[in-house]
Amino acid sequence: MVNSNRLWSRIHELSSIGQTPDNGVTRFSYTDVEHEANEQVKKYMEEAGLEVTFDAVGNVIGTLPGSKDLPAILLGSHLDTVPNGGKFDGSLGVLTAIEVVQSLQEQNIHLNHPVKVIAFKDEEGSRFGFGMIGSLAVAGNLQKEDLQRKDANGVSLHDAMIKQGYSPENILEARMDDVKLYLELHIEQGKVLEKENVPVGVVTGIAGPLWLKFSLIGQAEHAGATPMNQRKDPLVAASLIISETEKLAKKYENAVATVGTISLAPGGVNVIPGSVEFTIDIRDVKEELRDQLEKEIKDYAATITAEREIDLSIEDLQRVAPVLCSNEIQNTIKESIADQGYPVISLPSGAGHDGMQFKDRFPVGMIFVRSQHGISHNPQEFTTKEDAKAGAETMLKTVCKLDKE
Ligand code: HGY
Ligand code: MN
Ligand code: MN
Ligand code: MN
Repeated sequence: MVNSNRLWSRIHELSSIGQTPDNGVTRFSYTDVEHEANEQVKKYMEEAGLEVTFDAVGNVIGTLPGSKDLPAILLGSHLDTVPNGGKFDGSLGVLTAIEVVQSLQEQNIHLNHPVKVIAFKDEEGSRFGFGMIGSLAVAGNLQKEDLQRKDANGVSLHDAMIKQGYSPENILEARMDDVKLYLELHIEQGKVLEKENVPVGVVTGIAGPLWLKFSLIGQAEHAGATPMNQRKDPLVAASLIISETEKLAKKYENAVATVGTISLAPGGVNVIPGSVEFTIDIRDVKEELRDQLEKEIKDYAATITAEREIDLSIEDLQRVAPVLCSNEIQNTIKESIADQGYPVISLPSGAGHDGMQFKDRFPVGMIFVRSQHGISHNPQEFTTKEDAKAGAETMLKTVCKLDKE
């Protein structure tokens, strides 16, 4: 059994770090706010009997030795958030993993395998334009050139790491090899479990996010003196590309495409914009369909900008392959859910998660917990205490079953 009162109070204590005026959370990676959250989680980990270390990129790692010399079971999620995000995205997974270990300790249940609870750095990609930085490093795939990616203030990932006391020159030391599997609990961020009226579900696969940055250069000119047929207005071209993106994505069964950021310059009421930048996030559980949608959007953008004599450049910000979850772990989670008397619901994840980085490294499994109205990346993100308890019980049972040699 888990201690759901402890889990619930930790969720609210942690979410007060980086709290926004409308009761959301903003916690970007490699900031003092996130450092404060790291220290709070370190305290929880120590209370759970975990030995806490920080790796070269700042992942917070709590280790519990196993009774046998076996590969580790990794449990984790992330502590960083999107701007004005919710209390549960990422945090619930980290706190649940700690709760599972603490409950096992308190009930004198000693696992064969060592357990490592990890709070991954920068899963969201809200600061440097690409995410899953901590899990990329644990997979051994964070590249030196990635360290030069800059935030909106021109601070590089490398310098941000140094400022927080980490050692980016040793990123390859963060790689983990002696691992049996990775298991993450996360809020669903969708409406399936709510519709099925079930608190927990098994994740079958994770859609792969592709992030592109479109830069359009036209001609800044006088809004009053420039006739409509003599303009090179990049914002109008961008608006055509953005609305066509929605039309194209709607033709697919599961694909999604989102413009989440846009900026223009110089920005004057009476100035035709000179340049526009926006990002498109494209996803599908099938990589070939995602890539087909990507091509259709890029072809349309090329046509529109050529017609309007606008310069177009498109930059790959991040391209993560979709991942299928391990059948063995899925079946074990199903057993754990059925043991509690709930119907077993399997569902894909539209959201990306750290486990994607372990696709070719070790088996990955995910437990989803119901999101109220499916709302996430929003201060109204909510999961009930009962559902959080059901999730933690499911993770605890699953870990004990997977621990069998
Ligand atoms: O973008 C995502 O899917 C996740 O929230 N990082
Ligand atoms: Mn998340
Ligand atoms: Mn998220
Ligand atoms: Mn995640």
